[in-house]
Amino acid sequence: MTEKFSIVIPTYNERDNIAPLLEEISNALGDKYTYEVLFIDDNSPDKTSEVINELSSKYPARVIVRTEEKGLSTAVIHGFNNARYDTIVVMDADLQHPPVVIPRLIQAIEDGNEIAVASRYIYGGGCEGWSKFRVLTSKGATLLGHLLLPPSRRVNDIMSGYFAFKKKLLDGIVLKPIGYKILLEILTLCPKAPAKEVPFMFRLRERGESKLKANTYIEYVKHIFSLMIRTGELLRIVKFALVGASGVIVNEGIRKILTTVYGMNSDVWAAPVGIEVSIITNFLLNNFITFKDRKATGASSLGKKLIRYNIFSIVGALIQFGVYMLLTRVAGMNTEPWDTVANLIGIAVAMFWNFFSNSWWTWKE
Ligand SMILES: Nc1nc2c(ncn2[C@@H]2O[C@H](COP(=O)(O)OP(=O)(O)OP(=O)(O)O)[C@@H](O)[C@H]2O)c(=O)[nH]1
Ligand SMILES: [Mg+2]
Repeated sequence: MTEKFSIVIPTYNERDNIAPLLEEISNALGDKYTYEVLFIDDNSPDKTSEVINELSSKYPARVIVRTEEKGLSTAVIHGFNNARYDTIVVMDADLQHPPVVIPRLIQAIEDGNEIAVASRYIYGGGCEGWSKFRVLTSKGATLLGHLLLPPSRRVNDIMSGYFAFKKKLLDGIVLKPIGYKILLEILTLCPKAPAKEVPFMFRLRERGESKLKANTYIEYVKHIFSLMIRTGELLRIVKFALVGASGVIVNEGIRKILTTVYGMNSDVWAAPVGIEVSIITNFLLNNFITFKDRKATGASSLGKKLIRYNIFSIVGALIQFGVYMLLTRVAGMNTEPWDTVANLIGIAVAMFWNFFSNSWWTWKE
């Protein structure tokens, strides 16, 4: 079955881009598809909406002009709520998103995916004319999202503004994007929806002005934080820290019992046994509480995860020791109370290492 779809395009002062954009969309889609182009314009002073209205007799295009509200992400959501069809394509008006990619996005949806992303970061994709610095910051921001929001890991280009999805995904979901990144919001709040990427080349803007603001990256970090709270990812880190604290008690308790009750030599036997037992209790608690949504149940998968967890814990201990040595020997934090501070910093760094390495590898989706 051929999908019918609504192409939602937010606009602010894009009048010179509308005609070439509609022309390119029409050329890319021909008469093979049933679609509408729905522009959401924030009452642009350059009268973008007039141009759209003039062209609506030639193309299947219409515009909703908002006067009460402003902003890219609420404009896009307004488009979702007013779209005529069940499949939605989101793209920019400035021709940075080449319309020839739309059929490939629709194909991915017809193949059974519920989200299809036009991606700069898979083979065949890229960014025209971007400086090394801009590529690096964009990739760094992507890595941050992947690290902190596990459901986003199924897509490489989580910050893409060019994507398609099934509108029914949003049933019962409230979108609250801070900043621009609506795709990230959908990927994270619909973690089970199958997603596919198709490559595209992000073009340079030829006409009109960019609305990208300097605080985009700060907004992005705030957005990630808000999603971490809403999806329980922040709570997961707290649980991991509490499990770690319980491990300290197990560790010391075992060491004490083995030395005082069984008379074991603390240095050679009791301490390592205490460490290993606490690694195992930590592992089990994390498997059944912290990562219960991604837990291992069968013996072999439990065993594999335990081995990984063990390795990361040992690396974590080395990191803790390394940080402690660095701070006390090199940074001069070797007198009280700074030696305690140095050790606490070492523990905190190791905890983050343990959390992220295990979240990424041991309890990968
Ligand atoms: N309705 C509405 N649309 C907006 C608003 N801000 C930006 N847009 C539109 O959103 C799309 C993306 O904005 P751009 O300024 O191109 O942002 P960008 O592509 O991230 O940045 P550049 O790479 O510099 O172009 C364009 O179609 C803009 O017209 C807004 O406040 N309201
Ligand atoms: Mg742009």
